Amino acid sequence: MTSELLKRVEALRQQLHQHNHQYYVLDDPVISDAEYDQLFRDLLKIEQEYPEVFSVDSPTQRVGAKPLSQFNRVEHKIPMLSLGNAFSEDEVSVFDKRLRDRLKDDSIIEYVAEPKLDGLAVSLMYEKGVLVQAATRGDGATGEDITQNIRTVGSIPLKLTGKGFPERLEVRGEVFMPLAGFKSLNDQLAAEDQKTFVNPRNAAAGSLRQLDSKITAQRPLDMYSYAVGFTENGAMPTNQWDSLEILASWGLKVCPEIKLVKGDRGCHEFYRDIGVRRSALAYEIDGVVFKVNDFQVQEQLGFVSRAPRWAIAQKFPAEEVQTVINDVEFQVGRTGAITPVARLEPVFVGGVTVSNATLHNMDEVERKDIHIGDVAVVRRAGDVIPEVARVIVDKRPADARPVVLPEKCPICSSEIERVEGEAIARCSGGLYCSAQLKESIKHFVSRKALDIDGLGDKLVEQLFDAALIKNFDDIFSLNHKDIARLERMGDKSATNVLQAIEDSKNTTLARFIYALGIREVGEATAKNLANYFGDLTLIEKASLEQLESVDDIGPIVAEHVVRFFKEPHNIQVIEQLLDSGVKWAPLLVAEGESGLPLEGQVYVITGTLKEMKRSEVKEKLESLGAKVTGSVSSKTNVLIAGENAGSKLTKAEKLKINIFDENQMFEMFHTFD
Ligand code: I6G
Repeated sequence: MTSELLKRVEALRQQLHQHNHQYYVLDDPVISDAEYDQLFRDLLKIEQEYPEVFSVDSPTQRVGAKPLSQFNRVEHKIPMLSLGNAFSEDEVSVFDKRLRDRLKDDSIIEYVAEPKLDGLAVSLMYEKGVLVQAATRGDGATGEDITQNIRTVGSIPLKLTGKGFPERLEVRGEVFMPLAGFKSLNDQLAAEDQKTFVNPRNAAAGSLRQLDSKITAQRPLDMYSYAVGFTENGAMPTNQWDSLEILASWGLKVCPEIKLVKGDRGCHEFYRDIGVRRSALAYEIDGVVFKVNDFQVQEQLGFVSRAPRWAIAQKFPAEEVQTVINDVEFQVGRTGAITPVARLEPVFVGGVTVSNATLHNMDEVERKDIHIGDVAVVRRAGDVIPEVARVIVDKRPADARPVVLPEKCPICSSEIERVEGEAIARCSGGLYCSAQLKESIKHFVSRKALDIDGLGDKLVEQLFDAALIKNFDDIFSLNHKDIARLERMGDKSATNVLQAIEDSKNTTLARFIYALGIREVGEATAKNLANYFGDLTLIEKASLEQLESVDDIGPIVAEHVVRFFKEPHNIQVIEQLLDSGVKWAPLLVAEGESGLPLEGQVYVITGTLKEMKRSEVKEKLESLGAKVTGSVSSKTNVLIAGENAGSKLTKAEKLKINIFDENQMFEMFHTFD
């Protein structure tokens, strides 16, 4: 390889990067497609002949990676938070006033206003200007590594242009599918007799979730950058507007509609203007975002729970359409809750065809004066379940009928109880009611519970309807023949499900407690119970007072827990499961056994943490070997105290226990990285 040839490779890459930018970012190509293809082929030929010139940021590397078997997890260096919502101009004004009050400064606040794209939030990591990793938002703390797929998006630079970027730079933004691309993709899928996408957001999500990046490469995706996340070694501007400008100067695409506005008035004007032009935009938006421009002011304002105080998303009202309520039926949930559901004349709204809408409970039915036969206004905003907003009484036909709560459960004929003052009616049948039992089994095997891969709702229904499972325990006696002969199952799927059932026997105490489906005991409460007691028999025997000293458990939840374990049938179910081989590792590790750095240490977390959820901190501490409990005692080694810590902090101070604030906590975590 001569230095001449190396120079040629560099020059070709440079030209292709530049033409890519002209085409995808600036929408202003300066050469023809044929000329671009020629340059691309010239480069590819040299790279194939001289593999030693390989570089991840070569324009030839956008496509061609091998399909993945799964996505790896990526931990975000700084959590990707969500935004608070406003649904009216008044709410935006209240937000603006709240900020001025908090800042104790009544001057007009400058905001950066931008359309809120209906796509997927992603994080891009650049090192020395080269794209090295891309991840989905995921749950905000960890996402999925979608680097291969992101590389195929033409408008995302593999290499930043210009100068002055930090050595490590994380850019955040929204990947979306422009409407024209969405339409042609669906036309193409329909022509090939394939399933089409219901809306551009689903199309963008489906395209990014491909394990084979060659498929992603054929999808018309685009991205607008909207924020800088983590940076290392390098200075960045001190406000949002300049940050976006500098990102654009490095070759990243920034929405051309962004505007610097003043005060709530400026926000309202922006919202109205975009609202008028919304249908003419080349992409779907579901609202607008306002962010305080000055980073110093942002810092002063900080965060509340999982959202920045200095930003808000004002959503457009959900699309509403009219249709007829053909009937109202009653569904029985896992805990016996009876939910009225409207069966609708199918109607297209919010990007999907809707034929059912929840009516929540009988109070709602009465409040909205819903009758069978009514013309109803139905709405669906984003991912929200469709609902009946109201009925049009003027259009009520003469034969319309009121909705009546049945006296008996439509599934098991047990009495339906409606506790005075409670909106929810419940079937009193418990696990005698096959609907409750079926839903409980679905819950038992679900992802956050025993996590039996491949045993989804549909398969549970099939197994239940074929009387192959009648309780939790039957799952562990299923055999290959039983499963393989079911519709849509075969030899291979049956083998996989049986393996997953076997694997699920090794679980955790927290998952097991959650799986039992005790009323009001969600994932977080189950974890708290497991961490506090460390042993199932202790939970079974716990008194109301003991239960109430667990984090986040109040008298109602404590009562549900006590009642659950008082019921002999439930104890029997637990014993059967343990006999079937369900087990978990003991939580309290004997001293010196684990070799983990915080082994034997007892931690308590209190107050509001800005950067991590409590459950995440707890998980991290436990992964380092610590025990995390809910109350401070002389046995506590460290109290992690977030903002507004109360009595636990006072007690820890009194007992002279080590106290870490959030920064000290991160420093400690880093020492174990
Ligand atoms: O500017 C933004 C647009 C969309 C955002 C954002 C967003 O979520 C979909 N989320 C956050 C947390 C921030 N800006 C800061």
